[in-house]
Amino acid sequence: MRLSRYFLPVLKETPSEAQIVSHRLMLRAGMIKQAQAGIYSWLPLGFKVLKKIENIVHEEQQRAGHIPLLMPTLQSADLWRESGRYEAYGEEMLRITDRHGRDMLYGPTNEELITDIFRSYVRSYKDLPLTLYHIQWKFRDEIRPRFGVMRGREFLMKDGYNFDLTKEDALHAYNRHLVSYLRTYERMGLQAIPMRADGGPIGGDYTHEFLVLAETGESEVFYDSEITDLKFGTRDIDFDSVEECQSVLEEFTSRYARTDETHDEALFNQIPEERRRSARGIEVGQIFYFGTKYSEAMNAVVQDQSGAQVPVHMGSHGIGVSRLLGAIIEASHDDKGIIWPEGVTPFHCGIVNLKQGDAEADAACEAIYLDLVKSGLEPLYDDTNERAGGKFATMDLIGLPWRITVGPRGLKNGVVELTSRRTGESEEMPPEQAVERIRQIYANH
Ligand code: P5A
Repeated sequence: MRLSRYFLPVLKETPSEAQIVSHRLMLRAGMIKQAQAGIYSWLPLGFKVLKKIENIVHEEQQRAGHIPLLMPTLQSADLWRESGRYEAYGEEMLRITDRHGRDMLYGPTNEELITDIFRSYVRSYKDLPLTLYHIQWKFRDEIRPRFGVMRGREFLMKDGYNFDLTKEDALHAYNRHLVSYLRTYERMGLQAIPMRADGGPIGGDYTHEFLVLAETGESEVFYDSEITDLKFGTRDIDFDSVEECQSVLEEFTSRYARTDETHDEALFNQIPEERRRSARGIEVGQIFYFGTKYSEAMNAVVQDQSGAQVPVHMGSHGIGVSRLLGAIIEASHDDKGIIWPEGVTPFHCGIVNLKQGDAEADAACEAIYLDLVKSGLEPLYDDTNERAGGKFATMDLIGLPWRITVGPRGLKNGVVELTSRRTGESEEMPPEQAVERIRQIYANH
């Protein structure tokens, strides 16, 4: 993309309404624009990162054997009356009446709708196990939407639902989700720690939240510091293997880690004092096992091996896709702006032309640009007439992890400059070598 043809409305001023750094930087980098309280338009740069995050989530869900589909945002109130949640959900639910006077709602979650799909088609234990998921907008009429995309009213969620014959099978589905979430967050450059939590309006008492530690997080958490040394890394997991998934779950959940809802002071105090931590965290996901809560209420039954009709065991599993943008920025920025991890960066590399209009500099930038594009990468080429300082400030603000700087002086010696956004370190090298380095960096992403 050439910046002169892009739509990147960066702000010079710090918007006064934004209280936390991720919200400020998303507004300043021209990623989002507030449409109403807690409702945002995704401008091109923000939309690009959102799509990258969605893609990682899709890839990791499908790696774990989960099947994508798409359900609507608007749901019928009648389904929620069946489960008993229509009244219970309270004021967070946005209720709508259509022209025929029928009660509808903008879905805050989809347990009822997916259970209705399931019971319409599945009759036998032979069709299980089954896990379906989608990535779709949700609406929760939060009383105090704030911190930008962190606590929106309209937000994007990946929500998945498992259907299993037995509790044991459903717990494997739970473990499989936990493992796939660890992989998912690490690919985004995040450490998200699974912590015992509370079922809330979704239900069930077996649930973990995934938390990214950050001062601006809305959840209060308590944990054993040893847990922060755990990495999922590049291990290869057989998601069908009960033992493998169980052992990862045990590794990542055997140490004390709880949100304030389930915190147990006496248990916590059994950890050696120097390892006890209380901190704040951003909840980027939550997994639930709730057994037959919905299947019994909505008559989602299958025939088991003996011919009996039994309600299926279920769980649901959510990732806060739009919230993740905020969480990643909270975890990765400096005073100049965002620092995107390679896995989610909107463009792979910036190209800054120090002297637009200089025939040699223009030609060198074009060549680098086309080379990168040919390699399947997306560079952002600042081909505007802005002065060098302004170009650098914009690149730093929008946080592309790598920048190639091209100017007449360097070109006289046959070199351009390759700069890391994270370390600020620059190296001079011939243009072809800079392109090759960028290629190598992204070979694994
Ligand atoms: C699990 C999937 C559920 O709704 N039903 C379907 C279950 N879980 S949850 O924990 O309530 O939400 C899942 C994740 O969505 C994100 N989230 C939000 N993101 C932005 N703004 C909000 N107002 C908001 N509410 C929830 C969180 O990341 C949460 O973990």
